[in-house]
Amino acid sequence: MRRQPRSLTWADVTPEADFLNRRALLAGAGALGLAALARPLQAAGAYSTDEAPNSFEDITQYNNFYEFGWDKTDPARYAEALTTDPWSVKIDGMVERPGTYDLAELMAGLAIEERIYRLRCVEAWSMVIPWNGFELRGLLNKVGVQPSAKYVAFETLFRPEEMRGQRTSALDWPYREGLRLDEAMNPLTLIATGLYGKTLPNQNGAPLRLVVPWKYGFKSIKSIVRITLTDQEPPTTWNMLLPREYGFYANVNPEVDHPRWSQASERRVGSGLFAKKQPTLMFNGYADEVAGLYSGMDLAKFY
Ligand SMILES: Nc1nc2c(c(=O)[nH]1)N[C@H]1C(S)=C(S)[C@@H](COP(=O)(O)O)O[C@H]1N2
Ligand SMILES: [Mo]
Repeated sequence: MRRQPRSLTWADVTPEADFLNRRALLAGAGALGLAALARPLQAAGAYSTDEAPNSFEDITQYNNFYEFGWDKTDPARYAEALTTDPWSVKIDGMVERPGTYDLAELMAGLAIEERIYRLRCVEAWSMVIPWNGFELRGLLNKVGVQPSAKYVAFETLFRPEEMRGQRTSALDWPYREGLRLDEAMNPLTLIATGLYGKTLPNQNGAPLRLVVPWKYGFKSIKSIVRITLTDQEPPTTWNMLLPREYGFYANVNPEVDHPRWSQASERRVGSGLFAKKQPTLMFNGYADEVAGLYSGMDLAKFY
């Protein structure tokens, strides 16, 4: 939690300035003048929001990553202990080219893009995060999904020597998540490898982390070591723990409250202690892209 209403410091400004500078160059705008900083942010692509991103500090100091503890500041404090090189991902199940791929092999040929997405945690806070990453569908097409596959399951690393939270049985480790195959193949679904143009910080799920911007943040599983194609809905961590509170779908929905709090509005992290909550949007504002995936489904039942 921020201790005081927001005031801009150099620590806040510098990463954003780097980021704007790089974007200006990418857009062919040439050298950055102060005028460029004063202009409102332009959407980086069809899928990006033009809302102002949170500061690098907000995004990397206020986290949920229970492998490193329960407090929002634990990941920033303890995730440094995680070794992310070498890293490999086991891809198995209903797939043409199963195997254990090292990071370079896995990423070969996949285009890294910038996507500025809203992140809405089920706890009713939100951020805007400029991710770098590749579309999950690119990876799935590369390894070849068999026609029988209907779901994709993901697992986080289990390495209690480096992940101090795993030395307690707070959650049933490893952290697990899953998507329906059509959700996984949606162009919005990203595997993030960086943010603000920098290598993904450990506390944000280095080196590979799922981002599903129309779903509550807990679906966006961090530090992935296994991806399994399956024809069964896979078990997922929060759903196993508290099935009445956390569903498999976990689509952001202001009309379906959590049993213990409203989901109609959210607190934008960094907006200051006295800022008003803002309304939560259906599918976190991505309805045009994803509502069709759920046509005919009762979203109060399949929450
Ligand atoms: N492995 C793992 N992935 C995880 C979590 C976790 O505890 N462990 N927390 C989730 C939750 S609840 C949220 S809101 C987001 C937070 O991502 P951020 O810390 O990068 O903002 O990560 C998700 N991914
Ligand atoms: Mo969350």
